[in-house]
Amino acid sequence: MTAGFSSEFLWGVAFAANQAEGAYDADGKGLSQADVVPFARPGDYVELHTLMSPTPERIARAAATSDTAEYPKRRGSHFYDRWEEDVELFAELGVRALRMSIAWTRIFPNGDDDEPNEAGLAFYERLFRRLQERGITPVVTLSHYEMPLHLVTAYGGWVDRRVIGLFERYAETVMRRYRGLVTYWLTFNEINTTVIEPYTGGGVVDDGSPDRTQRAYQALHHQFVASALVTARAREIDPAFRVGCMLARMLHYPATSDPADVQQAQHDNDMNLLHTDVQVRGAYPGIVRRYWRENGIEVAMAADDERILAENTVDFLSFSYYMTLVSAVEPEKYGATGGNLFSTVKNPHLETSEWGWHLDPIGLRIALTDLWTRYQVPLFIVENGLGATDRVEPDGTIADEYRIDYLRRHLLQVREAVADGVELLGYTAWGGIDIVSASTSQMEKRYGVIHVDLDDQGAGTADRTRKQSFFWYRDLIASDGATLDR
Ligand code: BGP
Repeated sequence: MTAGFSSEFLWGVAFAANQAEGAYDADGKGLSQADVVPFARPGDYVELHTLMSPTPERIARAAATSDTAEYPKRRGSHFYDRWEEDVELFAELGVRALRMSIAWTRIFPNGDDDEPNEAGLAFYERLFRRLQERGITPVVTLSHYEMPLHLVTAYGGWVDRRVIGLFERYAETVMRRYRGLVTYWLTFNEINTTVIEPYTGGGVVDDGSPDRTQRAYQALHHQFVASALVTARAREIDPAFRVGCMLARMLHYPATSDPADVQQAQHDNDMNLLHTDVQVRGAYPGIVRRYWRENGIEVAMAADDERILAENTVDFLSFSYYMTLVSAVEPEKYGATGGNLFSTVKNPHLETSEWGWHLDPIGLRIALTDLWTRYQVPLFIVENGLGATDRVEPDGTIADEYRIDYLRRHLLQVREAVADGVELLGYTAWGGIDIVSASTSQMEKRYGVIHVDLDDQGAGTADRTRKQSFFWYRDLIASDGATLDR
């Protein structure tokens, strides 16, 4: 039997404030960019991008209403109100880590407020103290698609260099406040989203102007600088802090063995890994500088920026993995299917989820091996899971064998990579409890091992129910992964 997981391995669950907490305007919290994204039905990805990137007019209309029905992320799955119950469920599950984000707008409601919001600081302090009491290590994301809406509308999002200082101040405020309670910090969730989906990743509104990619790369640069400055600040505040970057690993395969397709896949992979090149190695790779040259993109950098990036690289590399993609020089020759944040060429060798995402456990082993070989820093899988429609049986049980199958098959591949020598800090399954999905704002796209009785319109009791996968994951953690073979 393949060597297992160490007893120090950080098994856990993960979610984001804007998808779980709800209470979007409670206790002084300000409107975030997520609070104006409307409910989206699965379907054509053009529609999805449109919905995920509201126009200035739609933002203004949404900001003027207190309606929650149309904006599911305003209600999430009630974690803010039911956090004590949920922490007890996580403790029963036996998780050793909870990856979660702090909502920037609970701390600085508008982002540029003179003083932090004490009610917000106190909420997360209560939560972190309880996690410490229950032996659960928090892994805290500072920015998870939930920046203050005011910074989007009044500053233009991350395109404005002043946002670097505002983010630094927010990060320093929470790092100092939670010193002794939090050790693991992630700066930007899936930082590669900023160029794929500039509104979601960088608060860059789609106002129809042609320079959106230029603005997206400028926003991304400011985020890289902010991440590096926060990494430096973290080391000053507490040398025990461990700071990680976070990438949505978009692993691409070539459509055929034609070298042109293989080169296309290498290019697509390197354009994904440029983000970890910057944050782990400390410099932009040539491939993106060439892309800028050939597309007329000029990223404005201050004199010290490249030194800041070079001198403040991260301690570990965290990433999300859901599926793999396919690269082809002539994609129109093949069918298309869905994917995390964008669609891809259909892989004839892989099944897909209900939302069209390729199901590829071996891909996770490939991703781990690639990242370890390329960077030789500790890795951390902070998102992996299956979004699926679950059925509640008449007796109240939820027999989500398909989710157990997905998690088992992916974790068997993780174990193979660990046996090959990959240094992996932990694995936090996405969701934990059912939450509002990021791309489509659906509750019915369920990821949790704990069911939440809410539907897409927010109707229901919000009561929590352990799914069959809860018991499977509990036993897996308790056995340090040994039950994978059963
Ligand atoms: C990642 C996000 C998460 C999560 C996940 C699943 O991009 O970091 O927030 O939501 O994708 O995507 P979705 O919720 O759209 O199914």
